[in-house]
Amino acid sequence: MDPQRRAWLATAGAAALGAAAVNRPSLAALPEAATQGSPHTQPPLVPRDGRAYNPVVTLNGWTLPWRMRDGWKEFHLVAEPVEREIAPGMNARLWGYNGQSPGPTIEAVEGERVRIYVTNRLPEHTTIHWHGMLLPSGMDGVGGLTQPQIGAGKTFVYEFELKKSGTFMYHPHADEMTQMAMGMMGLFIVHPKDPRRYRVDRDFCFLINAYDIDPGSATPRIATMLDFNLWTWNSRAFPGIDHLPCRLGDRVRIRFGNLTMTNHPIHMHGYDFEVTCTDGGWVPKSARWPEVTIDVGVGQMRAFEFDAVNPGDWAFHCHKSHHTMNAMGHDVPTMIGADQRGLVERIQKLVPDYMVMGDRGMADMGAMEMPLPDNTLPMMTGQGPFGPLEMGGMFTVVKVRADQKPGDYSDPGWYRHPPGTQAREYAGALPEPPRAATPSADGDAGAAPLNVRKRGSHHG
Ligand SMILES: [Cu+2]
Repeated sequence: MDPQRRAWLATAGAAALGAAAVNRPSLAALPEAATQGSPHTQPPLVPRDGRAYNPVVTLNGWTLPWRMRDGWKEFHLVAEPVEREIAPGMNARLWGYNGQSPGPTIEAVEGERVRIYVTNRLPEHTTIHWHGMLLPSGMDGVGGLTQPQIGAGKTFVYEFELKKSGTFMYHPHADEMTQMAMGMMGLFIVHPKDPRRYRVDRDFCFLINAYDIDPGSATPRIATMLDFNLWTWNSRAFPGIDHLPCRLGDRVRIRFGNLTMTNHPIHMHGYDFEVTCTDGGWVPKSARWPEVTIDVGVGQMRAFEFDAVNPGDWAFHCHKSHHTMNAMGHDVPTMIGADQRGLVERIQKLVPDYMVMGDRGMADMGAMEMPLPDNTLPMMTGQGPFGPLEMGGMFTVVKVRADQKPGDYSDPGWYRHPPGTQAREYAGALPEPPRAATPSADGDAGAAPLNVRKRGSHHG
């Protein structure tokens, strides 16, 4: 059994125990605050009480257990410093909820009344804003505007009825720049009252976040505005992001919210899909449009759906190519085509380990084993079945398999391509390719050599 599968089974057992402990009749005033130590995707938390629904699966995350009391669904969130493994080899010191960043996903059903206790174990005050929810103004969680701040060591209670189903999130509305840059956020999924409505076979969700953590350190720089160096999904970077296993023929939904400071064009290979939900609600069937890339703006949520009819390993990633990289300096010069002969020997007299990099592009980085400072990730990394993947950051794989069992989220391994369905090397003769004829002086200026200035270009 592969280690991920074993970790899966072990934590599935632990999650079931935790839920049982929470549901035990108790006179405690507060619901138990469950915590989760594993950074891996936990199996869906099937509801034992409250209204029935089809649970989501949080990528590299988990769902918060609850208890029912006098008709209220009660949750307990604890805001606290946490340690999060961004990917094997790198741990970050973040702030989050109940042992993790992002915090656990909250799941409930349209029409239910929720009571959410929030205990603050941070060194400064906080609040929680329920992004996208329709609720009384005093439950909106804006420190100073709709409530006093939740001081360090204090517990506040939020109570509201869930007016509509959809994809929402929660995050502080207190010292926001610091608290979101430190990882404080979570998903809040409200399921439809009728579980047959918007039903899918697999329902994945995650939050898009970003950190600026200097190599060798573990605490994010909170004042960074745009130039982050770790682009993450649920505070995980490739190759730390789990894969999304699907069964051939499944109807699949993937929901994501963006709590970074820039937009992310989220792209999936092998399929076209439909945008079916935003943080404003469900998109009516007549208004859905086909896409292969969905740009999600800052503070927005999107969900798309597709029928998993194409088996294979399908890349799923942000289309900003700097967001599929790990920690790197962005001020490196472009060396493509630079002739460094002679120079190297002269520099090596002063710096014996000096290496030439980037004169043939940057792909060498994917295979290079360079010494790294402690606690950082290679810029491009990850091994696939055919070699280095040369990726980092916001990248993972949707794996569609005929033999994936319903409800099984374990990793099926790499796809085995049927014979004749894979790109292959051509080993035949290569005739000289035909070239366009050199234009005359009055000819098509577009085909002129690069160093010839177009006539009249100074007028345009
Ligand atoms: Cu991006």
